[in-house]
Amino acid sequence: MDKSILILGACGQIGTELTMVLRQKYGNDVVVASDIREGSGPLMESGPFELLDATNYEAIEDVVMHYEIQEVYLMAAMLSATAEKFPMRAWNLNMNSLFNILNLGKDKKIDKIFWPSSIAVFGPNTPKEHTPQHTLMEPSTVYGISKQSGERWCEYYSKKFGVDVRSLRYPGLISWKTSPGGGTTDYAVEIYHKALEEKAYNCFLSEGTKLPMMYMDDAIRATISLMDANAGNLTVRSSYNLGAISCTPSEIAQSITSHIPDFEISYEPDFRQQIADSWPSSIDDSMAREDWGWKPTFDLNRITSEMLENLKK
Ligand code: AKB
Repeated sequence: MDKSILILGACGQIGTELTMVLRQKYGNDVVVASDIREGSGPLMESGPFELLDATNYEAIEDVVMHYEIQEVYLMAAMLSATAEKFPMRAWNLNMNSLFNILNLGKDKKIDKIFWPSSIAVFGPNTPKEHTPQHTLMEPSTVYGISKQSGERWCEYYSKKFGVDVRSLRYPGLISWKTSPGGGTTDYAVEIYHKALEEKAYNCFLSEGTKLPMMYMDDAIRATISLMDANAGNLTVRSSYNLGAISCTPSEIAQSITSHIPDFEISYEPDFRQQIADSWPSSIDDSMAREDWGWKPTFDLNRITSEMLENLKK
C-alpha cells in the first residue's frame, strides 16, 4: 500500500506491538519507528528506526519530510504514576508532543494522526459504572489533566483546521511483549510476571479496585480499525470511550490460581490507590461500536491463559 507511517514512542508498551502489526499490514519499509531510546531486537531489525524526541518539532519535521510521512501515531507519553512525581515534565512531554503533531497536520505536512487518550480523563465526580462518552469529567491527576486538555485540542484542531486526528481512551492494557512503565494499571501486567517467577504478588492496589482493562491485541485492533474507518462516520473527534473487560486485582489473582493453584496475592495499597479510585470501573463504549464497529474479543480467562502461556515461553 502506498502509505508512509511514523510512530513516535515506538519502543513503549503499545508502540512496540503497534509498529510490528503496522509493518505486517503495510510493509516494513514504510513504517518508521522512533523513540528517544532504542528498542528490542525485532523492532529495530525489521524496518527503519530514528532516534527522536517527541518534543522536538524540527527533528520530527525533518523525519516527516525525509520519509514523506502521511500518518503519525504519537504514542510517547508520561503515564499516571510517574506524572504525579514529575508534573511539569509530564505536562511538557504530553502536551508539546501533541502540539507538534497537530501543527504538522494543520500545515498539511501530514494527513492523519492517532493520539492516545485514557480513562484518566475522568475524575472522582464522573459516574463510575458504564461511564458515558459525554459526561462530567474533572480529572484529578496530572496525567488525566494533560489527556483531557489534549482531547480538547484534538477536537479544536479537527473543527477549526480540518486536521484528521483520531483518538481512543485506552483502559489499562495487559500485554506480555513489552512491559508498561509508570502507570497505575501496571499491576495487571506485573501480577503475571510475579505469578510465574515467585508464585506470589504484593499488589499496590486494594483487592476490590475495579478498573477497565483490555488485552493488547484488542487495543491494537481498535487502534487500526479507528484509523481505517471512513472519516465521515466519526462523530467523536476528542477521543472515543473504549471498553473490553472490568476486573479487580483479586479477580485476576483468581483466574491465575486456576493455572497456578499455589499462587498467592497480598495487598499493600500505595499512592496509586488514590489515582485508581478517581477512575471509572466500567466504560460505555457504544459510540465506538456504532461509529466504527468496535467489539472486544478477549475476556479475563482468555487473557490469563495467553499471558501465562506466552510469558512462560
Ligand atoms: C496508566 O495507568 O497511567 C495508564 C492509563 C490507564 O492510561 N495505563
